[in-house]
Amino acid sequence: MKALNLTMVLMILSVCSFAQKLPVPADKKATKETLILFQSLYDLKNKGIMFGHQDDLMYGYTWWHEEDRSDTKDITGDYPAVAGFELGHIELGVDRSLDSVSFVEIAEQIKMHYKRGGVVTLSWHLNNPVTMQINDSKGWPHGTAWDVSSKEVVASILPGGKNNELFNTWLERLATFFISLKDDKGIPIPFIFRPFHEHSGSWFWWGTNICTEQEYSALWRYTVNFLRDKKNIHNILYAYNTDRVTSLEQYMKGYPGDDIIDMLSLDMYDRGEQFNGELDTALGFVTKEAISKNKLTALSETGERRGMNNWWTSVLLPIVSKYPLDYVLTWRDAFNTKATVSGSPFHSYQEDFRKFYDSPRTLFLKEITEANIYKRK
Ligand code: BMA
Repeated sequence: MKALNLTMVLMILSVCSFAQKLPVPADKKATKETLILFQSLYDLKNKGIMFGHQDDLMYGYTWWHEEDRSDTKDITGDYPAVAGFELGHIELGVDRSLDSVSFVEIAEQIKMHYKRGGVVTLSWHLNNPVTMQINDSKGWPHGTAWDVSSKEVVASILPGGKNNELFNTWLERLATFFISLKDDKGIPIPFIFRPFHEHSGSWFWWGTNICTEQEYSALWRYTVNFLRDKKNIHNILYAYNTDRVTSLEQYMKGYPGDDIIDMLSLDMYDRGEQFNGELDTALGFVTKEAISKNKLTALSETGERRGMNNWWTSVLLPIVSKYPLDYVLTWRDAFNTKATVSGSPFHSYQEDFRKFYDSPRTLFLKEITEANIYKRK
């Protein structure tokens, strides 16, 4: 009888501990703040979808680096929950990004957004390390992330390749920037990093037809091992990303592994009526896979490109609302250009964007601050 009781107690204990087992980041040494962020986001995706905007805090259509300014806030009175920043050209050791934004100012805004309680995500349109060394008079995209003229690039920067040392220098510079991202108490700020994005397309030198699946996966693993294991950086959540895909098999081509990745994300812009069905299908299999792997998920770039004045509430919201997504992010409102790069009709369709903001399904900064995702006292 005594033995039976003990067995039962042990069984109950093991059931309880199983029920309490929360998902954890891929990095076993993730900092406390990174672990808390990961678990909060894991939970939050069942409650609502955060809105994110690229470069929202750096500039807008009509302004450039103004204190506390944000296009999202201009229209809704609130900041986006997720602030995106771009690191292209950090690898070159220069002061400004490929979009002419100062890296010092990016670091300041990252700290500010974290202090306010928001989520930070970083993208990296890094140059082409092979062709940028070739001096010639060809115009854009020569030497940029969009230069797909050589299929040797990924292999050449991996160990054994002739540009491996150069790539290490680039990763060192990236690491130095990451290490500088600390809060007022000197604690590393956790963030989502989404390099080598839109792999299913072939417009970047790491794209699907430009390197092999094995090379792509090795590029990811090498980068994460460098930052995490060599540089001891443990405040990063890594986002795997593709552009439009029609099957899970296509989505997972080149996936570097569950021990590397924290988030399964997708980029899809609206290029016509078929978008609705395509997005619906893709989010279906991506979010399902994320759940089965205990990972986060996001529609990490999207935007309207067919001139609809009610796109936010008639297309985006009904589709994304069906899925447990962490966030949807629209791309940048490039300064002083007539055309929107983001495809996010902030300015033309403000009324509809306000309705999107008002929806109980969407979360902006105030709502996630209330949700206390960093568990601040
Ligand atoms: C792209 C465009 C480019 C920009 C790049 C990095 O999609 O917006 O103009 O340089 O993102 O922000």
